[in-house]
Order: sequence, then C-alpha cells, then structure tokens
Amino acid sequence: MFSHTRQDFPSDFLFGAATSSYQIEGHAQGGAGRTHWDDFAQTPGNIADGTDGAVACDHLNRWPEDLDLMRDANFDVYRFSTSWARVMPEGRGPVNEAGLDFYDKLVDGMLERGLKPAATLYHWELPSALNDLGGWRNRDVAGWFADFTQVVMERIGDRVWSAAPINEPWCVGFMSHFLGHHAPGLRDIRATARAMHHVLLAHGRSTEVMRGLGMSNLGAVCNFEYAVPADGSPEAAAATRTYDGYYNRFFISGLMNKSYPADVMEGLGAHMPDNYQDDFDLIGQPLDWVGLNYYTRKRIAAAPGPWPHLEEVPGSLPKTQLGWEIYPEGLHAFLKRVHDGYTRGLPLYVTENGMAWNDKLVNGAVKDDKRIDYLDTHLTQVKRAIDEGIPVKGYFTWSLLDNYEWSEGYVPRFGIVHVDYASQTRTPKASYLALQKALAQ
Ligand code: IFM
Repeated sequence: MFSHTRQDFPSDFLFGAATSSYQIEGHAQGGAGRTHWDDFAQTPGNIADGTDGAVACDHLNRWPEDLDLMRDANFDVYRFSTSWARVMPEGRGPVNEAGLDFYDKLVDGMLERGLKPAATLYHWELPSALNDLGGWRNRDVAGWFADFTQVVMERIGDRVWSAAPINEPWCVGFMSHFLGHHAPGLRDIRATARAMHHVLLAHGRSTEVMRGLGMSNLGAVCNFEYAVPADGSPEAAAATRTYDGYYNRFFISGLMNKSYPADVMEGLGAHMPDNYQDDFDLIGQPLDWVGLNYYTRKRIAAAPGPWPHLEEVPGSLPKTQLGWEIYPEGLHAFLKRVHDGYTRGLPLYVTENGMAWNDKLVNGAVKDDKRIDYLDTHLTQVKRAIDEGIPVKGYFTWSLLDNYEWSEGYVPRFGIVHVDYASQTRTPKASYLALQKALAQ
C-alpha cells in the first residue's frame, strides 16, 4: 500500500511511467539500422548476461497491450523514446517509413487512451554508421541529430505533449566515454570532454529545430547522484566535490547558466573542443521545464592516479538488486538544489525514479513490497519539495516494464509490470496494483 494518493498532490500534478526504445521495442524487427549498442553487446564481456536488445519486450508488436497497461494504471502521461536507427537506419539520409509509422501509431494510441505523450528523442542507441564517423566525439553529430529531430517531429511533433532531446547526458558523455561501461565503451578523457560538450550542442540544435516547428513544452532530462564523502578527510571532501561536479553540475550548469563548473574544467579543460564557449547561447536557450532522474547516492573516497583522483566505496544503507543505496532524501535535495541554483521557478519533473529487484512470479503474482516502499518514500520527498514551494509538476516511475538494463542485461527487473521474456507475458506486480489504487481519480 502507498501512504500517498493522487489527492495528496496538486490537482495538476501528473503521474507517469517511463521506458526507452532500445530497452523494450525489439530492435531486430521493423527495419531498424544497426546501433552502437548492438556492437557493444556483441563484444564479449560488455554485458553481464551476454544479451542484446534484438527482441527485448517485443513492444514493437505488443504496444497496444502496453499502452492499455499504462491507461489501466491510472497514469496521466507516458514517457517513451524514439530510436534514431529505427527512423534513419544509417543515421543520415534515407528514412525507414515503417519506423516513422510506428511512432505515429504509438502517439495516436496514447491519445486514444487519454495518455499524454512525453517524447525523448535519444535514449542511447546511436546508429553504428554515425559511430563509425566518431559518434559523439564528432561535432557534426549535432547537425545529424538536428536532422533526425526534424524528421521525427515533422511526423509526431503536432501531437506530443512534451519533448526532450536527450536522456541523461552524463551517461552519454561520461559513463560511455570515460568509464567505458556503456556503448561505445571508450575510456578516453579527450573523447569524454568532446562527447560531454557535443551532447549539449546536439540538445541545443534539436531544441532549435523543435521551436522552428512551432512545438512547445520542451525540456532537458539530467540524472543526479547524491555524493557523500566516505570519511572525514579533506581529501575525501575534495573527491566528493569533483564527483559532484562532473556528475551533477556540469550539464545543468551548461544548460541553465551557460558555463561549465571551474572545478570540472581543471580536469577536462585541456581536452575540450576549441572555442566551445561560443556554443553556450545555443546550449543555454530557454527551456519550458527540466527533468531530474534520481536513483541513489554514492560514497566517494580519494584515490591516487590521474584526474578525477577518486573512487566509489560501498555504503551501508539498504541496497537494490544492483547494489545501489536507497536514499530518498537525495531526491528532495536535488529538487531544491536544481530549483534554487539553476532553474529558479521553471517547472521540474522527476522523469525517472525506481528500483531493480530480483522479482519472482509466484502463482501468477509478484510481491514487490520493496519497490512499493521505494516509490512511496521517494514520493514523500517530492511532496516535501512541493510543500516548500518548489514547482515539481510530475513524477514518472522507471519503468513500466521489466526490460533490457543495458550492460546488466535482462537480470535486473525495474518494472512495475513483470515480463516473462520467453512467452512475453506481462503480469502487473503488486507495485502496479498499489499505484493503480493510489492514482484513482
Ligand atoms: O534503465 C536505465 C534507463 O535507461 C536510464 N536511467 C536509468 C535506468 C536504470 O538504470
């Protein structure tokens, strides 16, 4: 049972669930082109269970049933993403009409069910042909992304309720080019600095295109992790600041303050593209809202070696299936911090929040009480922020369905709906049923 109901929130507050294309659609079907995630997944050792997104949840064919689940949960809004390679298999040039038709039908399907379509244009699967050209390291990616934006939004832009160009720039830039945990799996500081800047440049170009098409309610979605020092030393405090800088401040500062934090530039400055400052007017153009994705906190210690001179150390809080510490207060802290320091009155949305657990289907039911508690305690923090006057306008849980959790494969289950991948049977979990009740009008 949730301790909250819809009635505890302002009457215009929206509840939703989020998914992404590669994680659910089944990328091998429908004429989609190859992506750098297909390449990454076929490289031994990159994915915990050796899987890829070829079939995933077969959402490409089962989308009516999935939208019915969204409607029946009493959600208001569905956050989905469009696959670049499904629409433009080579990333540029020829369009796969079947791909565009799919998103067209999907958006109409949402509207028919009374769901607001919240589109994200890019949720991590870059067409391989563009990766061959340097992908996010190549400044031209911003123009290619602008062209993709034009093609997609000429078709569905008249009906989407909101749109954001890119999900979680930190993951696209840092996690994928410095840590090597996600495609393209690089560990290269120069590639990282360029990708981190180009992803924001692409955001800017895409936003410009959508404004040109007359679209409104355009935003940006960043992810945040609450960082705490692992011990009381000045070195741990400095390491925590550095982590906070490249994770939590770099992107929002570029978007809202038209600058990058000086402490992050101490590490990345030498590797940035020439004259990057000239792009800030494009990057920092006005937005209608900002989305925060929040899951966990990290404990940070100082470490020898090159910048950023830090390492993550295990914490003592209860953890999810992925070992992520559960720290709901961090969500409130970021809503306040983003509002006070950057967005200053702009509507905020929690665009992702949820937890992975090793959920089991027993006698046709999934008792995911831990997830109910996770969502409920995070909603308490959202309400706390609203009560303090912070304009939080909606909350999306990640995710509607169990799905392909990137380098962790299909083992972690994030859904409020269980998916049996062999039969593709969907079973609403206890968290879904509890939400359905809490969100009844
Ligand atoms: O599954 C991901 C999603 O693609 C982006 N945000 C975090 C989720 C959980 O790891």
